[in-house]
Amino acid sequence: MLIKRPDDIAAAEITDESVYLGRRRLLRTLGLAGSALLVGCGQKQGNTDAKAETDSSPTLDLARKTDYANGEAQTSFKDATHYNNYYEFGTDKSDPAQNAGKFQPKPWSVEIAGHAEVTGSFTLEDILKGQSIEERVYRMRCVEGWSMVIPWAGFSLADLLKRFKPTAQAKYVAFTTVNRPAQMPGLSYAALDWPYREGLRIDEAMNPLALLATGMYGRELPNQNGAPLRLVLPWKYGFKGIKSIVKIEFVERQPRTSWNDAAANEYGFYSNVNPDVDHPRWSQKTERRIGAGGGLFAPRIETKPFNGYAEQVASLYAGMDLHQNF
Ligand SMILES: Nc1nc2c(c(=O)[nH]1)N[C@H]1C(S)=C(S)[C@@H](COP(=O)(O)O)O[C@H]1N2
Ligand SMILES: [Mo]
Repeated sequence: MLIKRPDDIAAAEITDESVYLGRRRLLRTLGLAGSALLVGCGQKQGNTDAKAETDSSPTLDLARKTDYANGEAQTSFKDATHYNNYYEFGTDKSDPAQNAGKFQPKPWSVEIAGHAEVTGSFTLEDILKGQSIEERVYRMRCVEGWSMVIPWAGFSLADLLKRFKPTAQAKYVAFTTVNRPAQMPGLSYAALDWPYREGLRIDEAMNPLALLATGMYGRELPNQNGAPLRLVLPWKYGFKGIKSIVKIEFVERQPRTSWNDAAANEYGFYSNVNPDVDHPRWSQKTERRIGAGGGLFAPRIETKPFNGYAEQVASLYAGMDLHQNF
């Protein structure tokens, strides 16, 4: 994001995507959407990509399904898993799907630290114990100006955090992504100060919309979407949704976060979706829905305050100047 311009003017990205979509459409028309031909065309094909092609990752038992996107059309599984930001696997939108095949999301454990009565290292199985996994269809808005509608599977972050009994000193929650250079080729480039870090005020973290996702489209998360555990915060810009979380720490002061460290004037700590606060290099008033008819020439749609979730979250920011606290 730092090194790129928004999607409506980034020529390199536009070429990438239109070429990609064009080829997919052609292959579909020819009935040749198999992976063998893509390999034949010189396209690198990782394990995860193959997994996405066959849509064969384990399915999840979903306790219930709730549409938080007003019946808006869901983004295709293909687009949601092949147009990603996950800089640990490369900075192009197509890099994560191509480069995340070697990543091993199991076994997994998460360290719980800081101001809480219960801390320590917990396996993914410990973390998931007793949680019923539900589907929530959320609108997602990237700070770069594109958006998707994704059926996530997971449970409220609050349900997990409460189990550790945070103390009164726990004013914020800090999250850290795994740091595995051998499995994450993007870590050899200083695109960001690794490992990726994010944070929330504790009341934001406890808001029922904040989701810890373990899956999408009824299946376990693909590596490129943050397996095995990632945050989903539909009222905030996408970069707050930290992937492949290995540490959750209850802290007293506002934690440092990767994009804010990289460019504090461009990426604020709060980063609530806000059409009235422009990014210094582009407007945030509109967005382009990935995969919507018309491709790159689809009309841009208006971005809503808090990405349309004001009713659920605006009270968290009552009395705050959202131009100052962007
Ligand atoms: N660890 C990590 N988490 C990350 C990122 C990243 O580069 N590294 N990119 C963020 C950005 S900018 C966006 S828009 C979303 C994209 O999530 P998706 O690929 O599942 O749609 O992930 C966020 N989480
Ligand atoms: Mo993003």
